[in-house]
Amino acid sequence: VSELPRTVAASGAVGPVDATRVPRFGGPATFARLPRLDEVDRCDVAVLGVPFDSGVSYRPGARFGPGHIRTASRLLRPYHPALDVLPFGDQQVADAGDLAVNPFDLDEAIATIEQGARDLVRRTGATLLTLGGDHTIALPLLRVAHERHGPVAVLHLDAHLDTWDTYFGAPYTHGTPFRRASEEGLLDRTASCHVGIRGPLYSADDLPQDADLGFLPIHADELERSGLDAVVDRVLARLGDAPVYVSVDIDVLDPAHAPGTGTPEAGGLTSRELLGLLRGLRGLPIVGADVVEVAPAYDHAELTGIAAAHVAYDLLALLALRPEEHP
Ligand SMILES: [Mn+2]
Repeated sequence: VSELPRTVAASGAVGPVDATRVPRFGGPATFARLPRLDEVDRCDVAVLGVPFDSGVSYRPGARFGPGHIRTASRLLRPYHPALDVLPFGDQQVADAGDLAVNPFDLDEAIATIEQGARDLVRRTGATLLTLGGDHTIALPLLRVAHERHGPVAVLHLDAHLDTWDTYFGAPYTHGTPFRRASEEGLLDRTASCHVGIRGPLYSADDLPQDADLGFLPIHADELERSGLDAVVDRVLARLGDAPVYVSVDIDVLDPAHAPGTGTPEAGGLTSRELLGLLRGLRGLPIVGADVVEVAPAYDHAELTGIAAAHVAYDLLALLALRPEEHP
């Protein structure tokens, strides 16, 4: 690392490789060209890859998501003007690499993700920003967040509820993590919500069941009807002051903005709406986040990768702006 010119913040946090001296299209393949975890002596936020997609119900390929998001993150710059923050300034952010997850055994994979995330948190004290991978990975990540913070308010940005019961009798899939999380008591059932829900459901019972599991659904068309500010207000009112886990399924975006995903649905958010929504969350006690379901084989011109990289960057900005102490 000493051979690469890096920005170093006043706090001592080691930042990205200096893009004015090493071109962005070269150099390390870490997220935002940040240092690797083994190159820093402290870590406040770890960017963790989980290349795993054995839980998908339709198009596979999200196992290649972490690498694609990292590649598309090369153009990120150190200052976030909309939030007036340096995401790599006071907090040390580092790339923790990828977990080695068994693609042939779903139960073992979930156990590996849980143990890997737990070990990383215990070893470093870092908050995790995880790059998936399919949405199955949210369940073990929520288990680890719950161990540290108790029941968390989940802000779930997705086209789909992901609170279905089983597929082909299987309880652990990318369409079921939030039902399992609710059953396991990981969620604050008074403060969790979905944003971006749309598309056909299996039955008229899906939404009442989802409500029983502790979620408020905010449908995609509410952004059009009520506007972004009103949706932000509803989200903030729902989350209250609970510790928040933000889970972003990139299919919350319209396929025009994120074609590279496994279960696309028409009528989704623009990337500007999604980033605007995230920017409304300034100051929340965010305790973990993920960006999942990026499947580069269906992407075009890095549209989805760029959107996901910017979402991850905005999440890092929000983590930089969270209160000092949180539960
Ligand atoms: Mn999902």
